Amino acid sequence: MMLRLPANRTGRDLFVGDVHGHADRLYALLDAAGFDRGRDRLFSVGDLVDRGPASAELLLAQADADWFHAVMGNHEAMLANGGRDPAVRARWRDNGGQWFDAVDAATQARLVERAAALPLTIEIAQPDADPIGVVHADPPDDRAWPTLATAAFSAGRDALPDTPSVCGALLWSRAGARRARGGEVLRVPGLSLLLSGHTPMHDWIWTGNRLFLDTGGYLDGGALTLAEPAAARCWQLGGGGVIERALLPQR
Ligand SMILES: [Mn+2]
Repeated sequence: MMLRLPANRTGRDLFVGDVHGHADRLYALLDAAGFDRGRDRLFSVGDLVDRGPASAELLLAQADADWFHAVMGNHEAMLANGGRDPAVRARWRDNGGQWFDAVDAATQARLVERAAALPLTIEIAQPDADPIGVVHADPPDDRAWPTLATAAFSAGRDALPDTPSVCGALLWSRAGARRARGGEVLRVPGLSLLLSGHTPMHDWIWTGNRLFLDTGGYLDGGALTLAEPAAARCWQLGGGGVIERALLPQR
């Protein structure tokens, strides 16, 4: 499913990398950026849950906030499986999903429902340019962006890596990040910019019309990045507190 949104004509659009349960860090970044919940919009590149202390709170807050949009990450894909498949549950536990066992059954059911309802892609119309896209990992090489609107997620098939489906690329691929790190200029036709996460990087990379935002906010020595491409700036929260930096295409 693709969530299509109109341009924001009253406020700003900001994008955050993989938050992984660190709600306090996200809110600190929003405060530093002067985020206005009445006018501005926040877009997550997925992986709101797992590893940090506030996975359930963060996913439920996102689902209840009209200013907060998110695509599904592979961690939400594992959550959407709800433990139905033992292979998924085992993999999920090994990758930060232990917290789910301590949540009451009613909340577990709500979380599974919310995770499964997340869109695979988001497309944001722009007033005088091609739309901006958001995806967790990579768009498949052999599919044009608009055709991804019909991509469907299966909590059985797609909640494990290397699935040969479209979701295998959208949720799990690291090919684009590898190519970006290797110095390639990447272009997705039909979009002015595509933001994604999933593969932790030493710093964000903006190459061609792709912006990779996972700067390892949950890792020692990493940082969480909040980006405002339209204003060419970003905010990062690492070990030394919040810093504001320029955000421009590197190649
Ligand atoms: Mn991921």
